[in-house]
Amino acid sequence: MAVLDILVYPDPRLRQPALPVSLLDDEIRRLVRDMAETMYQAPGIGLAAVQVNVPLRVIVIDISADQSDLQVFINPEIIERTGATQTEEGCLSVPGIFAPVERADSITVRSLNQDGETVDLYAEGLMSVCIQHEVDHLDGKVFVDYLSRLKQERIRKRLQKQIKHGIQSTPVSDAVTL
Ligand code: GNR
Ligand code: NI
Repeated sequence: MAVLDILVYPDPRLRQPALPVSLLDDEIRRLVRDMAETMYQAPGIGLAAVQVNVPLRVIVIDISADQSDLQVFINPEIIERTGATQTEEGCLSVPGIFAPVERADSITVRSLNQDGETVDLYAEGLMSVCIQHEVDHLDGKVFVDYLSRLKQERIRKRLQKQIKHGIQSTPVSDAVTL
């Protein structure tokens, strides 16, 4: 197992569109394990392979309070969306920044599980938001893209300053809501 490095916005590699997984082999299984370890260590509630510089359509999510419910989505497709809802979102690739984003209220996602079986999942609430956030990563999108140009500029400057000063992670006390 290994904790992988997470790319930080505005790293251009966060824009690379991810390709579908064609074969669920040992390499993919190792990727899933390393992504789960990376997500838990961060800690975060989701992680897309693009964020660890692997341009494949693989997502891990665990929204449980005690890291007991790992869910794996391979080649996910959102096949239904209903309603609209606004949530304060954060992202491990945009450390220390939170901002409201509007997304579909509930979704149905079709994907392969770790055994290569096709599974449909209906999700609402935080799970729905998280799946949409992660699928965006696979399409080269970051939640910041939904914000105003002014907010995007502020975020860019703040993170570039952090990177320059070699700050790896932002203490929660320094987090800002834009
Ligand atoms: O850890 C995360 N928390 C979160 C909170 C609100 C909406 C989305 C997320 S996903 C994020 C982890 C991450 O960056 N996944 O790509
Ligand atoms: Ni994210």
